[in-house]
Amino acid sequence: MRIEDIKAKVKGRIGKEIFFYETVDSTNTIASDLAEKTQEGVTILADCQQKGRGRLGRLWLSPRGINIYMSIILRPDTEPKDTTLITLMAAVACALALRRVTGIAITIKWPNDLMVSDRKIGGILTEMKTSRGKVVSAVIGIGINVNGDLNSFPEEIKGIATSVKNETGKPFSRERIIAEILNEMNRWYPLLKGTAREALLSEWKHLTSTLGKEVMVIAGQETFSGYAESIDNEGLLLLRLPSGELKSISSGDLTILR
Ligand code: BT5
Repeated sequence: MRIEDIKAKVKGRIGKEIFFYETVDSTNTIASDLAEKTQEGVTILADCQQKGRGRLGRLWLSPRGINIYMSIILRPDTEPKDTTLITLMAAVACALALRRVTGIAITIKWPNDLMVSDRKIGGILTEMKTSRGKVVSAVIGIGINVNGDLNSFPEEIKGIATSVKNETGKPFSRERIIAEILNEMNRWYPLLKGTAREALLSEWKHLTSTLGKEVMVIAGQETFSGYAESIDNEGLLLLRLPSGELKSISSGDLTILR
């Protein structure tokens, strides 16, 4: 990975400083350990993860040399309940960057999936540290499948995942995609606050494939089915249940039914 190529393209605080590792357990772990000792915007990149993680302790498959594994340290002046919103912001940045560089019609599946039709091309994992009800730091972890061939994917994700190369038939520069994501982050991160949030939410609505569909959401021990009507100001999903009740859900695993 050519870090200088990325740095040369990035304008703004996020991604100004980048630490690159050949092999890590998880870039989110490194970022989380560094979070309080360093300034906002520091970015961790790795060529391979041995314990890449998804939400709820799930595994993120992270083979060497072909994909993007990155974590960004932020110190947002928001509430702990805004974790979902930060994930939505990162998804907007990634979707726009990937669309621009690769031309693929990437969509966002609430809350944290980057999709091409019904296949997952990337995922986001936001982890927060809080103290006395305030956010101390946030780490946004981003995994994107770039140059892997579908037939080289492990069996467990072959049927549900895809990569940039699989969609376009050609390899892409990871450095270019990363630089574009960091630039988009620099553009959207300031919009988390105040009335500017409207513009962020409206861009998310433009990029999502979730709204206006019948969906099923597994949230903890509970499962809800209904019509995905909208998201609220905090990024929570507003689900219209068959009873007519409007249920707001902060996170979960969502399946589009029709
Ligand atoms: C996610 O979790 O989608 C969040 C993924 C975040 C990964 C990044 S990589 C850099 C940073 N460091 C980390 O350790 N993590 C972050 P979730 O929504 O829970 O989805 C996990 C599920 O996606 C798994 O259970 C698999 O079904 C599937 N999966 C695993 N690896 C995949 C891959 N490479 N591509 C597509 N799907 C995958």
